[in-house]
Amino acid sequence: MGNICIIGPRASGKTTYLAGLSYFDEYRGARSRYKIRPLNDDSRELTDKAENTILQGLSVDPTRLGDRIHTVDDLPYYSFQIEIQGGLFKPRSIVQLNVRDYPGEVFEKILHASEEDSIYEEFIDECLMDDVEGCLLLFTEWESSNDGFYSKLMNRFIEMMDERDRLNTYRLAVVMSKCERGEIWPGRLDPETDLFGVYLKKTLKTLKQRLPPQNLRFFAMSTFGVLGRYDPRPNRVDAYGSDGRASILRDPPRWKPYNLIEPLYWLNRP
Ligand SMILES: Nc1nc2c(ncn2[C@@H]2O[C@H](COP(=O)(O)OP(=O)(O)OP(=O)(O)O)[C@@H](O)[C@H]2O)c(=O)[nH]1
Ligand SMILES: [Mg+2]
Repeated sequence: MGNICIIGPRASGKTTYLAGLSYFDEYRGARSRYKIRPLNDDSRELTDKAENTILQGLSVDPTRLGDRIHTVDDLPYYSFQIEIQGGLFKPRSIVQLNVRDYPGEVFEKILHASEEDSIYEEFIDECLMDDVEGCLLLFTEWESSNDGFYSKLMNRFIEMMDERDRLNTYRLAVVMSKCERGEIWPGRLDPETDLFGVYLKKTLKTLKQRLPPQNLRFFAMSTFGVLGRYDPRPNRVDAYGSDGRASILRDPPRWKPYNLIEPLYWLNRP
């Protein structure tokens, strides 16, 4: 692989996901094992962030545009080497993952960005650049009001892919994040049917209508995970965040993410 991008609405769990990736240097996922090594300063700092916030029962700060951030280059840029040890039918592979942590704000603006928003232009250009293989797209809210909005947003994103001639070469791993939540945990086994097909129907339809089936796959993922293999209670407590949607780990020593690597493995396939 090389470059992928991670995008999604505000508070969908992007920064936490990246911190989780950097913290678990060895991880046994549902279907594969991996080792991960941070390759640059930003990614090493991210490991500290996981230790000093998530593992301390705190929530990472929202990634916000503001005084300090005027262009995408002001946003953190992470570089990791991931060795995926595969399994019975999966070959071992080494992946270099380069990824920027975008604020959900720019993603939500896809529909209504104005010409002066140069960061928004840069964001789209960077996400759809020729050497970007695809993207990990995180969704987390499932109310029907969001479904309409996400579906329009995806329509526009697909149009932009088309304008850049990427419609047939761009992979989209569409993820329901925070899937340890009780209502949706059973749906993780077949997320396309039991999560997107139930909660985000319009979004699912838009994506399936317009993208080649081999470039589109649905996943369920949770950076927090559940309390144990035989204890499906979420390893999470709700907390108060700046936008009211924060959660924190409930039992830090039992932190075990679910399905962190599988979407990357799929994005990386030859
Ligand atoms: N329940 C649960 N909460 C999570 C999970 N991952 C992240 N969160 C929480 O969701 C909230 C938002 O997480 P962030 O990682 O800041 O989300 P983001 O997508 O980076 O948000 P922006 O930077 O605003 O775009 C935080 O309170 C996290 O602790 C998860 O796997 N499960
Ligand atoms: Mg963030």
